[in-house]
Amino acid sequence: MRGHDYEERITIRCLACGKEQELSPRLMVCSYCGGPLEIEPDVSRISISDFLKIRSMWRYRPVLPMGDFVEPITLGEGATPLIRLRNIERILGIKELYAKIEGANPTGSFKDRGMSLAVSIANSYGYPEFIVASTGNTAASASAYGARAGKRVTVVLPRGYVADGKLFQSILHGARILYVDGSFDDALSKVIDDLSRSSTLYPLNSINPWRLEGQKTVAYEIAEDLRELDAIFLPVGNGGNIYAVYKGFAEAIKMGIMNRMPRIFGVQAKGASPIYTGWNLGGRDLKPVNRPETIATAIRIGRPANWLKAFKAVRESKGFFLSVDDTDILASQRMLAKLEGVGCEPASAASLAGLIKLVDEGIIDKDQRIVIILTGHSLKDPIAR
Ligand code: AN7
Repeated sequence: MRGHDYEERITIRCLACGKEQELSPRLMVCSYCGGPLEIEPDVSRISISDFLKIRSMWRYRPVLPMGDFVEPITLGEGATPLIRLRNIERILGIKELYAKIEGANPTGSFKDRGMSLAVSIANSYGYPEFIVASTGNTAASASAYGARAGKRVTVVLPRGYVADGKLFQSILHGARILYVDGSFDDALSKVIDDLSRSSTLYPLNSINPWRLEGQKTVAYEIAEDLRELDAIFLPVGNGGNIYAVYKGFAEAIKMGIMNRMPRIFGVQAKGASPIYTGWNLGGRDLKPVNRPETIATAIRIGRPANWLKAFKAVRESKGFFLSVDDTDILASQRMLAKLEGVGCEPASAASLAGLIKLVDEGIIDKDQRIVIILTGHSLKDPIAR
């Protein structure tokens, strides 16, 4: 295989059984037990001065698990704004509150970070065709990056539950669209089925650990901007992003860019909260939801593939999961829009709804520096309101 030097710098290990695996870009789950895989680039030999002077997530190329032969398929993803929310700070009585605006990514969501990396790697290994199940944003991102790489992209979507802006993007970028009746979970089952019948099809779902390596760069950016923070809130659907954020912070701490791990709070929508419920039932398993329902269609997921990783992120960072009502999600979306001029889609506003809930219940110390991640742009879903 190409890129031998790079294979020596990274290991792939199963998060469930701990067994090390042979490096392959199409290996998505543990070959022994089927558990989620974790990629570990050796960051101990890298310092902040090694980072590139590039204004995109590719600044962090030295900590991305890839050989020099990989050519970036990039649209300038990452390097998103971190902005202070002084008006909401005042109302909630919080000392310092920031929003990380992931909607400022090229296709309007955080998915672009992981997509850029995974598509770059798959492209360099010559896979001709990509497939992905999605609630919408992953499909939009895969469609754009796939188009840029000249690949055929198939997106599998839950019929009637993808926000208009996201659907438009997949159509615009020329993806082949397949619908399933049901939820994202049914779409993912179809993808896994199709994968078993083809060896050239490359999956871009968040069971793809390479995508999470791209998504971890959001944590590097926050670490470089703030050096330390007390708590971070983000919406949780499949549970991939919360792990990517945790992993990025853990590496940034190892490298000395960051002083300590913030508490990580994962927010789910009440009608689609298998991770939150499983966590509260002892944190050993998820509690699947057969018919997930929420206005935040991005996180309308009943059997999240990355639950084990999500649990680890929250456990290791001493945070927890919470769930919020759709009405609180929409109220938070309006609050950001009207008080701060910040537009985001409903799923993203779950971050703020979660924070407000902990403030109302007196659970969180207000004398803190807190970040909420706003995962997607307001124009993604112009109907939900
Ligand atoms: C705006 O696009 O799962 O917990 O298929 O679009 O990593 O799943 C989207 C997820 C949060 C949850 N916010 O992240 C998909 C998809 C927005 C999202 C999430 C999603 P994960």
